[in-house]
Amino acid sequence: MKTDTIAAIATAMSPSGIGIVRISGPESLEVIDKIYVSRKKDKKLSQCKTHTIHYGYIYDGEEMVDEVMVLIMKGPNSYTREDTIEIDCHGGVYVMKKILETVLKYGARPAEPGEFTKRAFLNGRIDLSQAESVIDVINSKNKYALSSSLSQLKGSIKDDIVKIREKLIHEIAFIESALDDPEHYSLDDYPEQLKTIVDGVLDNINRLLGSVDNGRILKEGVSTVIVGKPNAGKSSLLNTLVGEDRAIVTDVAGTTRDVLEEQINLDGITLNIIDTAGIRETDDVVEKIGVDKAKKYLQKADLVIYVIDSSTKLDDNDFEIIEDLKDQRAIILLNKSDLETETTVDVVKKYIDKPIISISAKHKEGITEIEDTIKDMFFKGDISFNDEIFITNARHKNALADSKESLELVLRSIADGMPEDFFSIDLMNAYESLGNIIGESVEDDLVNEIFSKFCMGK
Ligand SMILES: Nc1nc2c(ncn2[C@@H]2O[C@H](COP(=O)(O)OP(=O)(O)OP(=O)(O)O)[C@@H](O)[C@H]2O)c(=O)[nH]1
Ligand SMILES: [Mg+2]
Repeated sequence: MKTDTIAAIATAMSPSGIGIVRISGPESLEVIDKIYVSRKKDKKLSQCKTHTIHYGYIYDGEEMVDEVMVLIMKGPNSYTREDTIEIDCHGGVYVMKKILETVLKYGARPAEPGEFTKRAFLNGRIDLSQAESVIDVINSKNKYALSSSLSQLKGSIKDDIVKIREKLIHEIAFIESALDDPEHYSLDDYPEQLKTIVDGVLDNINRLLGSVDNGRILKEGVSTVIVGKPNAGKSSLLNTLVGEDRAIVTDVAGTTRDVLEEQINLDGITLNIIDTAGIRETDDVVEKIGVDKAKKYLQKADLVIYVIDSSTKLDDNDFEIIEDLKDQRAIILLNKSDLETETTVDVVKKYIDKPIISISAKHKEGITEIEDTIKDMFFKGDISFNDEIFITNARHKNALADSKESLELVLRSIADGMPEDFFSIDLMNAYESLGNIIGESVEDDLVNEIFSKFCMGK
Protein backbone atom coordinates (compact mmCIF):
# COMPACT_ATOMS: atom_id res chain seq x y z
CA MET A 1 0.00 0.00 0.00
CA LYS A 2 1.37 3.42 -0.92
CA THR A 3 1.60 5.83 1.99
CA ASP A 4 1.82 9.57 1.75
CA THR A 5 3.96 12.01 3.65
CA ILE A 6 2.53 13.64 6.77
CA ALA A 7 3.57 16.62 8.85
CA ALA A 8 2.54 18.30 12.09
CA ILE A 9 3.75 20.58 14.82
CA ALA A 10 4.88 18.18 17.54
CA THR A 11 5.34 20.64 20.39
CA ALA A 12 2.75 22.66 22.30
CA MET A 13 1.02 25.53 20.54
CA SER A 14 2.21 28.16 22.97
CA PRO A 15 5.25 30.43 22.91
CA SER A 16 8.34 28.53 24.07
CA GLY A 17 12.07 28.16 23.45
CA ILE A 18 11.90 25.77 20.56
CA GLY A 19 9.19 24.21 18.47
CA ILE A 20 9.38 21.03 16.44
CA VAL A 21 7.75 20.34 13.12
CA ARG A 22 7.83 16.68 12.22
CA ILE A 23 7.60 15.11 8.78
CA SER A 24 7.27 11.39 8.04
CA GLY A 25 6.81 9.43 4.85
CA PRO A 26 8.46 8.56 1.55
CA GLU A 27 8.71 12.16 0.35
CA SER A 28 10.15 13.61 3.58
CA LEU A 29 13.62 14.08 2.10
CA GLU A 30 12.26 15.50 -1.12
CA VAL A 31 10.21 18.05 0.82
CA ILE A 32 13.09 19.14 3.05
CA ASP A 33 15.42 19.47 0.06
CA LYS A 34 12.99 22.01 -1.42
CA ILE A 35 12.85 24.22 1.65
CA TYR A 36 16.12 23.81 3.58
CA VAL A 37 19.12 25.97 2.78
CA SER A 38 22.41 25.42 4.60
CA ARG A 39 24.52 28.37 5.65
CA LYS A 40 26.96 27.87 2.79
CA LYS A 41 24.15 26.82 0.47
CA ASP A 42 26.22 23.75 -0.30
CA LYS A 43 24.26 20.65 0.65
CA LYS A 44 21.12 18.64 0.06
CA LEU A 45 19.88 16.86 3.17
CA SER A 46 18.76 13.84 1.14
CA GLN A 47 22.46 13.20 0.45
CA CYS A 48 23.46 13.45 4.11
CA LYS A 49 23.92 10.56 6.49
CA THR A 50 21.02 9.38 8.60
CA HIS A 51 20.83 10.47 12.25
CA THR A 52 22.66 13.73 11.68
CA ILE A 53 21.70 17.29 12.61
CA HIS A 54 22.07 20.26 10.31
CA TYR A 55 22.07 23.97 10.91
CA GLY A 56 20.47 26.23 8.33
CA TYR A 57 17.34 28.05 7.21
CA ILE A 58 13.86 27.22 5.99
CA TYR A 59 12.85 29.11 2.86
CA ASP A 60 9.52 29.40 1.13
CA GLY A 61 10.85 30.23 -2.33
CA GLU A 62 12.77 33.49 -1.88
CA GLU A 63 11.35 34.22 1.55
CA MET A 64 13.26 33.10 4.65
CA VAL A 65 10.92 31.61 7.25
CA ASP A 66 13.24 30.79 10.19
CA GLU A 67 16.68 29.75 11.34
CA VAL A 68 16.55 26.06 12.24
CA MET A 69 18.25 22.79 13.13
CA VAL A 70 17.11 19.81 11.08
CA LEU A 71 17.33 16.16 12.18
CA ILE A 72 17.37 13.44 9.56
CA MET A 73 16.26 9.93 10.49
CA LYS A 74 16.04 7.63 7.54
CA GLY A 75 13.73 4.62 7.71
CA PRO A 76 13.60 2.04 9.14
CA ASN A 77 15.55 3.59 12.02
CA SER A 78 12.94 6.11 13.03
CA TYR A 79 9.84 6.34 15.21
CA THR A 80 7.53 5.53 12.30
CA ARG A 81 10.04 3.35 10.43
CA GLU A 82 9.67 5.80 7.55
CA ASP A 83 12.03 8.57 6.49
CA THR A 84 11.48 11.18 9.16
CA ILE A 85 12.58 14.77 9.46
CA GLU A 86 12.34 16.99 12.51
CA ILE A 87 12.73 20.70 12.13
CA ASP A 88 13.72 22.46 15.35
CA CYS A 89 12.62 26.03 14.93
CA HIS A 90 11.93 28.95 17.23
CA GLY A 91 8.99 28.14 19.46
CA GLY A 92 6.63 30.93 18.51
CA VAL A 93 3.14 29.93 17.48
CA TYR A 94 3.25 32.01 14.29
CA VAL A 95 6.66 30.79 13.17
CA MET A 96 5.80 27.13 13.84
CA LYS A 97 2.62 27.49 11.82
CA LYS A 98 4.52 29.22 9.03
CA ILE A 99 7.05 26.37 8.86
CA LEU A 100 4.28 23.77 8.84
CA GLU A 101 2.50 25.66 6.04
CA THR A 102 5.72 25.69 4.04
CA VAL A 103 6.21 21.95 4.54
CA LEU A 104 2.62 21.33 3.43
CA LYS A 105 3.02 23.61 0.43
CA TYR A 106 5.99 21.56 -0.81
CA GLY A 107 4.36 18.16 -0.68
CA ALA A 108 3.30 16.87 2.73
CA ARG A 109 -0.24 16.70 4.08
CA PRO A 110 -1.36 17.54 7.62
CA ALA A 111 -1.10 14.57 9.98
CA GLU A 112 -4.08 13.46 12.00
CA PRO A 113 -3.79 13.21 15.80
CA GLY A 114 -1.66 10.18 16.66
CA GLU A 115 -0.84 9.41 13.05
CA PHE A 116 2.92 9.13 13.63
CA THR A 117 2.37 6.53 16.35
CA LYS A 118 -0.25 4.81 14.21
CA ARG A 119 2.38 4.40 11.52
CA ALA A 120 4.82 3.01 14.09
CA PHE A 121 2.14 0.43 14.88
CA LEU A 122 1.13 -0.31 11.28
CA ASN A 123 4.78 -0.64 10.28
CA GLY A 124 5.30 -3.18 13.07
CA ARG A 125 7.72 -1.23 15.22
CA ILE A 126 5.43 -1.45 18.23
CA ASP A 127 2.28 -3.40 19.07
CA LEU A 128 -1.02 -1.79 19.99
CA SER A 129 -0.47 -1.99 23.76
CA GLN A 130 2.85 -0.18 23.35
CA ALA A 131 1.25 2.45 21.12
CA GLU A 132 -1.41 3.04 23.76
CA SER A 133 1.22 3.40 26.46
CA VAL A 134 2.78 6.29 24.52
CA ILE A 135 -0.22 8.45 25.34
CA ASP A 136 -0.11 7.22 28.94
CA VAL A 137 3.52 8.31 29.23
CA ILE A 138 2.54 11.75 27.97
CA ASN A 139 -0.39 11.96 30.40
CA SER A 140 1.41 10.52 33.43
CA LYS A 141 0.75 12.57 36.54
CA ASN A 142 3.17 10.94 38.98
CA LYS A 143 6.25 8.76 39.11
CA TYR A 144 4.37 5.45 39.51
CA ALA A 145 2.09 6.18 36.59
CA LEU A 146 5.14 7.06 34.54
CA SER A 147 7.09 3.91 35.47
CA SER A 148 4.08 1.76 34.72
CA SER A 149 3.53 3.42 31.32
CA LEU A 150 7.21 3.12 30.46
CA SER A 151 7.21 -0.56 31.33
CA GLN A 152 4.23 -1.05 29.01
CA LEU A 153 6.01 0.96 26.34
CA LYS A 154 8.94 -1.43 26.60
CA GLY A 155 6.45 -4.22 25.91
CA SER A 156 5.74 -5.81 29.30
CA ILE A 157 2.08 -6.46 28.49
CA LYS A 158 2.82 -7.51 24.95
CA ASP A 159 5.38 -10.07 26.13
CA ASP A 160 2.93 -11.64 28.56
CA ILE A 161 0.13 -11.75 26.03
CA VAL A 162 2.32 -13.20 23.30
CA LYS A 163 3.45 -15.99 25.64
CA ILE A 164 -0.10 -16.89 26.62
CA ARG A 165 -1.25 -16.87 23.02
CA GLU A 166 1.61 -19.16 22.01
CA LYS A 167 0.43 -21.71 24.56
CA LEU A 168 -3.14 -21.51 23.31
CA ILE A 169 -2.29 -21.79 19.63
CA HIS A 170 -0.11 -24.80 20.37
CA GLU A 171 -3.08 -26.60 21.91
CA ILE A 172 -5.43 -25.53 19.13
CA ALA A 173 -2.99 -26.88 16.54
CA PHE A 174 -2.62 -30.12 18.46
CA ILE A 175 -6.37 -30.70 18.64
CA GLU A 176 -6.81 -29.94 14.95
CA SER A 177 -3.96 -32.26 13.98
CA ALA A 178 -5.27 -35.04 16.20
CA LEU A 179 -8.76 -34.75 14.77
CA ASP A 180 -7.36 -34.79 11.21
CA ASP A 181 -4.91 -37.56 11.79
CA PRO A 182 -6.06 -39.83 14.62
CA GLU A 183 -3.57 -42.52 13.59
CA HIS A 184 -0.58 -40.43 14.58
CA TYR A 185 -1.92 -38.30 17.41
CA SER A 186 -3.72 -39.70 20.39
CA LEU A 187 -6.25 -37.70 22.34
CA ASP A 188 -6.35 -40.21 25.22
CA ASP A 189 -5.78 -38.37 28.49
CA TYR A 190 -5.62 -35.14 26.54
CA PRO A 191 -8.51 -33.36 28.33
CA GLU A 192 -6.63 -33.65 31.63
CA GLN A 193 -3.47 -32.23 30.12
CA LEU A 194 -5.43 -29.41 28.58
CA LYS A 195 -7.10 -28.67 31.89
CA THR A 196 -3.72 -28.17 33.55
CA ILE A 197 -2.64 -25.80 30.81
CA VAL A 198 -5.87 -23.80 30.82
CA ASP A 199 -5.74 -23.57 34.63
CA GLY A 200 -2.24 -22.10 34.36
CA VAL A 201 -3.28 -19.59 31.70
CA LEU A 202 -6.31 -18.58 33.75
CA ASP A 203 -4.06 -17.96 36.77
CA ASN A 204 -2.01 -15.65 34.64
CA ILE A 205 -5.05 -13.80 33.30
CA ASN A 206 -6.55 -13.49 36.78
CA ARG A 207 -3.29 -12.02 38.02
CA LEU A 208 -3.42 -9.41 35.26
CA LEU A 209 -7.09 -8.68 35.97
CA GLY A 210 -6.26 -8.43 39.67
CA SER A 211 -3.93 -5.52 38.92
CA VAL A 212 -6.69 -3.42 37.37
CA ASP A 213 -7.67 -1.63 40.58
CA ASN A 214 -4.13 -0.65 41.46
CA GLY A 215 -3.52 0.18 37.82
CA ARG A 216 -6.37 2.65 37.82
CA ILE A 217 -5.14 4.12 41.10
CA LEU A 218 -1.66 4.54 39.64
CA LYS A 219 -2.94 6.20 36.56
CA GLU A 220 -5.75 8.35 37.89
CA GLY A 221 -5.02 8.60 41.59
CA VAL A 222 -6.73 7.35 44.74
CA SER A 223 -10.25 8.71 45.03
CA THR A 224 -10.33 9.85 48.63
CA VAL A 225 -13.20 11.31 50.59
CA ILE A 226 -13.09 13.10 53.93
CA VAL A 227 -16.21 12.47 56.00
CA GLY A 228 -17.32 13.15 59.57
CA LYS A 229 -19.79 15.12 61.61
CA PRO A 230 -20.11 18.89 61.22
CA ASN A 231 -17.29 20.84 62.85
CA ALA A 232 -15.00 17.81 63.18
CA GLY A 233 -12.32 19.65 61.20
CA LYS A 234 -12.67 18.06 57.75
CA SER A 235 -12.11 21.25 55.82
CA SER A 236 -9.21 22.17 58.10
CA LEU A 237 -7.65 18.79 57.29
CA LEU A 238 -8.10 19.31 53.56
CA ASN A 239 -6.40 22.68 53.80
CA THR A 240 -3.53 21.24 55.82
CA LEU A 241 -3.01 18.36 53.38
CA VAL A 242 -3.13 20.64 50.33
CA GLY A 243 -0.97 23.25 52.05
CA GLU A 244 -3.33 26.06 51.08
CA ASP A 245 -6.59 27.51 52.37
CA ARG A 246 -8.89 26.01 49.78
CA ALA A 247 -11.97 25.20 51.87
CA ILE A 248 -13.84 27.60 54.12
CA VAL A 249 -13.28 26.85 57.80
CA THR A 250 -15.48 28.32 60.54
CA ASP A 251 -16.70 27.26 63.94
CA VAL A 252 -20.25 27.11 62.58
CA ALA A 253 -21.37 23.50 62.26
CA GLY A 254 -22.55 22.92 58.71
CA THR A 255 -20.10 25.29 57.00
CA THR A 256 -19.32 23.03 54.05
CA ARG A 257 -22.42 22.47 51.93
CA ASP A 258 -21.09 21.24 48.64
CA VAL A 259 -18.23 18.91 47.81
CA LEU A 260 -14.83 20.37 47.01
CA GLU A 261 -12.12 18.39 45.22
CA GLU A 262 -8.37 18.91 45.43
CA GLN A 263 -5.40 16.89 44.26
CA ILE A 264 -2.26 16.14 46.24
CA ASN A 265 0.81 14.13 45.43
CA LEU A 266 1.99 11.74 48.14
CA ASP A 267 5.47 10.55 47.26
CA GLY A 268 4.34 9.65 43.78
CA ILE A 269 0.80 8.54 44.59
CA THR A 270 -1.88 11.00 43.53
CA LEU A 271 -4.77 11.49 45.95
CA ASN A 272 -7.93 13.08 44.60
CA ILE A 273 -9.36 14.34 47.86
CA ILE A 274 -12.95 15.41 48.32
CA ASP A 275 -14.11 17.47 51.30
CA THR A 276 -17.78 16.93 52.10
CA ALA A 277 -20.55 18.37 54.22
CA GLY A 278 -20.64 17.16 57.82
CA ILE A 279 -22.94 14.15 58.19
CA ARG A 280 -25.83 14.66 60.63
CA GLU A 281 -29.63 14.49 60.74
CA THR A 282 -30.86 17.82 59.45
CA ASP A 283 -34.04 19.56 58.28
CA ASP A 284 -32.16 22.18 56.29
CA VAL A 285 -32.86 21.43 52.62
CA VAL A 286 -29.50 22.58 51.29
CA GLU A 287 -27.51 20.91 54.03
CA LYS A 288 -29.43 17.67 53.51
CA ILE A 289 -28.42 17.59 49.85
CA GLY A 290 -24.80 18.03 50.97
CA VAL A 291 -25.12 15.22 53.50
CA ASP A 292 -26.61 12.86 50.91
CA LYS A 293 -23.78 13.70 48.54
CA ALA A 294 -21.23 12.97 51.27
CA LYS A 295 -22.79 9.55 51.87
CA LYS A 296 -22.76 8.79 48.17
CA TYR A 297 -19.06 9.69 47.84
CA LEU A 298 -18.31 7.59 50.90
CA GLN A 299 -19.66 4.51 49.11
CA LYS A 300 -17.66 5.05 45.93
CA ALA A 301 -14.27 6.09 47.32
CA ASP A 302 -11.06 4.03 47.22
CA LEU A 303 -10.19 5.53 50.59
CA VAL A 304 -12.32 7.15 53.29
CA ILE A 305 -10.77 9.52 55.82
CA TYR A 306 -13.14 9.71 58.76
CA VAL A 307 -12.53 12.72 60.98
CA ILE A 308 -13.76 12.69 64.58
CA ASP A 309 -13.63 15.68 66.91
CA SER A 310 -11.89 13.98 69.84
CA SER A 311 -12.93 16.75 72.21
CA THR A 312 -16.54 15.55 71.96
CA LYS A 313 -18.28 12.26 72.64
CA LEU A 314 -19.33 9.84 69.90
CA ASP A 315 -23.04 9.97 69.10
CA ASP A 316 -25.55 8.26 66.82
CA ASN A 317 -24.31 10.18 63.78
CA ASP A 318 -20.85 8.71 64.40
CA PHE A 319 -22.19 5.20 64.82
CA GLU A 320 -24.01 5.53 61.53
CA ILE A 321 -20.83 6.61 59.77
CA ILE A 322 -18.88 3.78 61.42
CA GLU A 323 -21.45 1.31 60.13
CA ASP A 324 -21.02 2.65 56.57
CA LEU A 325 -17.23 2.39 56.83
CA LYS A 326 -17.06 -1.28 57.73
CA ASP A 327 -16.45 -2.55 54.20
CA GLN A 328 -14.35 0.39 53.01
CA ARG A 329 -10.65 1.10 52.96
CA ALA A 330 -10.60 3.76 55.65
CA ILE A 331 -8.53 5.55 58.25
CA ILE A 332 -9.90 7.26 61.31
CA LEU A 333 -8.49 10.54 62.54
CA LEU A 334 -9.05 11.75 66.08
CA ASN A 335 -8.76 15.47 65.42
CA LYS A 336 -8.21 18.36 67.83
CA SER A 337 -5.58 16.47 69.81
CA ASP A 338 -4.59 19.87 71.23
CA LEU A 339 -7.85 20.01 73.21
CA GLU A 340 -9.03 17.98 76.18
CA THR A 341 -9.80 14.42 75.02
CA GLU A 342 -13.28 12.97 75.30
CA THR A 343 -12.93 10.24 72.70
CA THR A 344 -9.74 8.19 72.88
CA VAL A 345 -8.18 5.71 70.46
CA ASP A 346 -9.20 2.89 72.79
CA VAL A 347 -12.84 3.93 72.71
CA VAL A 348 -12.98 4.02 68.91
CA LYS A 349 -11.13 0.71 68.65
CA LYS A 350 -14.07 -0.97 70.34
CA TYR A 351 -16.33 -0.09 67.44
CA ILE A 352 -14.18 -0.47 64.38
CA ASP A 353 -11.00 -2.18 63.31
CA LYS A 354 -9.19 0.37 61.13
CA PRO A 355 -6.03 2.44 61.54
CA ILE A 356 -6.67 5.25 64.05
CA ILE A 357 -4.42 8.30 64.30
CA SER A 358 -4.50 11.28 66.66
CA ILE A 359 -3.96 14.56 64.86
CA SER A 360 -4.48 18.26 65.00
CA ALA A 361 -5.50 19.64 61.64
CA LYS A 362 -5.27 23.16 62.94
CA HIS A 363 -1.77 22.79 64.35
CA LYS A 364 -0.61 20.46 61.58
CA GLU A 365 0.28 17.60 63.92
CA GLY A 366 0.18 13.92 62.95
CA ILE A 367 0.11 14.68 59.22
CA THR A 368 3.19 12.62 58.33
CA GLU A 369 1.64 9.68 60.12
CA ILE A 370 -1.49 10.00 57.95
CA GLU A 371 0.63 10.07 54.83
CA ASP A 372 2.68 7.04 55.86
CA THR A 373 -0.44 5.07 56.73
CA ILE A 374 -2.01 5.82 53.35
CA LYS A 375 1.14 4.79 51.53
CA ASP A 376 1.22 1.53 53.44
CA MET A 377 -2.42 0.83 52.73
CA PHE A 378 -2.06 1.17 49.00
CA PHE A 379 1.42 -0.01 48.33
CA LYS A 380 2.93 -2.26 50.94
CA GLY A 381 6.63 -1.53 50.65
CA ASP A 382 7.85 -0.16 47.38
CA ILE A 383 6.26 -1.24 44.15
CA SER A 384 8.60 -2.56 41.57
CA PHE A 385 7.51 -2.17 38.02
CA ASN A 386 10.17 -4.46 36.71
CA ASP A 387 8.36 -7.60 37.75
CA GLU A 388 4.79 -6.45 38.17
CA ILE A 389 2.50 -5.47 35.34
CA PHE A 390 -0.43 -3.18 35.97
CA ILE A 391 -3.37 -3.18 33.63
CA THR A 392 -4.26 0.49 33.25
CA ASN A 393 -6.25 0.40 30.06
CA ALA A 394 -9.98 -0.40 30.01
CA ARG A 395 -9.72 -1.94 26.56
CA HIS A 396 -7.07 -4.38 27.77
CA LYS A 397 -9.17 -5.21 30.80
CA ASN A 398 -12.22 -6.04 28.68
CA ALA A 399 -10.20 -8.21 26.32
CA LEU A 400 -8.73 -10.10 29.29
CA ALA A 401 -12.21 -10.58 30.75
CA ASP A 402 -13.48 -11.93 27.41
CA SER A 403 -10.63 -14.39 27.13
CA LYS A 404 -11.21 -15.49 30.70
CA GLU A 405 -14.83 -16.25 29.87
CA SER A 406 -13.86 -18.34 26.85
CA LEU A 407 -11.29 -20.29 28.86
CA GLU A 408 -13.84 -21.02 31.54
CA LEU A 409 -16.04 -22.47 28.81
CA VAL A 410 -13.15 -24.74 27.83
CA LEU A 411 -12.93 -25.98 31.42
CA ARG A 412 -16.65 -26.60 31.45
CA SER A 413 -16.49 -28.57 28.20
CA ILE A 414 -13.69 -30.67 29.68
CA ALA A 415 -15.68 -31.30 32.84
CA ASP A 416 -18.76 -32.24 30.80
CA GLY A 417 -16.72 -34.64 28.65
CA MET A 418 -17.52 -32.79 25.42
CA PRO A 419 -15.79 -33.72 22.16
CA GLU A 420 -12.41 -32.07 21.50
CA ASP A 421 -13.56 -29.75 18.72
CA PHE A 422 -15.60 -27.93 21.36
CA PHE A 423 -12.38 -27.07 23.16
CA SER A 424 -10.75 -25.57 20.15
CA ILE A 425 -13.62 -23.17 19.38
CA ASP A 426 -13.37 -21.56 22.82
CA LEU A 427 -9.58 -21.70 22.84
CA MET A 428 -9.65 -19.83 19.55
CA ASN A 429 -12.01 -17.21 20.97
CA ALA A 430 -9.66 -16.66 23.91
CA TYR A 431 -6.72 -16.46 21.51
CA GLU A 432 -8.49 -13.80 19.45
CA SER A 433 -9.62 -11.73 22.44
CA LEU A 434 -6.03 -11.58 23.66
CA GLY A 435 -4.93 -10.67 20.14
CA ASN A 436 -7.01 -7.51 20.41
CA ILE A 437 -4.72 -6.24 23.16
CA ILE A 438 -1.63 -6.33 21.00
CA GLY A 439 -3.50 -5.30 17.88
CA GLU A 440 -3.55 -8.51 15.88
CA SER A 441 -6.55 -8.61 13.60
CA VAL A 442 -8.23 -5.60 15.14
CA GLU A 443 -10.72 -3.68 13.05
CA ASP A 444 -9.58 -0.47 11.35
CA ASP A 445 -12.30 1.49 13.13
CA LEU A 446 -10.92 0.55 16.50
CA VAL A 447 -7.38 1.45 15.48
CA ASN A 448 -8.62 4.82 14.25
CA GLU A 449 -10.51 5.44 17.45
CA ILE A 450 -7.51 4.64 19.62
CA PHE A 451 -5.18 6.95 17.75
CA SER A 452 -7.70 9.77 17.54
CA LYS A 453 -7.24 10.23 21.31
CA PHE A 454 -3.60 11.16 20.78
CA CYS A 455 -2.25 14.64 20.63
CA MET A 456 -1.29 16.31 17.40
CA GLY A 457 2.18 15.51 16.16
CA LYS A 458 2.57 12.28 18.17
N1 LIG B 1 -8.51 23.30 68.54
C1 LIG B 1 -8.63 22.84 67.31
N2 LIG B 1 -9.60 23.30 66.51
C2 LIG B 1 -9.71 22.80 65.27
C3 LIG B 1 -8.84 21.79 64.79
N3 LIG B 1 -9.19 21.49 63.52
C4 LIG B 1 -10.26 22.29 63.24
N4 LIG B 1 -10.57 23.07 64.28
C5 LIG B 1 -11.64 24.09 64.36
O1 LIG B 1 -12.89 23.43 64.27
C6 LIG B 1 -13.84 24.28 63.60
C7 LIG B 1 -14.47 23.52 62.45
O2 LIG B 1 -13.48 23.25 61.48
P1 LIG B 1 -13.85 22.92 59.98
O3 LIG B 1 -12.59 22.50 59.33
O4 LIG B 1 -14.66 24.00 59.36
O5 LIG B 1 -14.78 21.67 60.24
P2 LIG B 1 -15.64 20.81 59.18
O6 LIG B 1 -15.59 19.41 59.62
O7 LIG B 1 -15.21 21.11 57.81
O8 LIG B 1 -17.09 21.39 59.43
P3 LIG B 1 -18.36 21.41 58.44
O9 LIG B 1 -17.91 21.94 57.13
O10 LIG B 1 -19.29 22.33 59.14
O11 LIG B 1 -18.89 20.03 58.36
C8 LIG B 1 -13.07 25.50 63.17
O12 LIG B 1 -13.28 26.52 64.09
C9 LIG B 1 -11.63 25.05 63.19
O13 LIG B 1 -10.71 26.09 63.42
C10 LIG B 1 -7.81 21.31 65.67
O14 LIG B 1 -6.99 20.47 65.34
N5 LIG B 1 -7.76 21.85 66.90
MG1 LIG C 1 -16.14 21.84 56.22
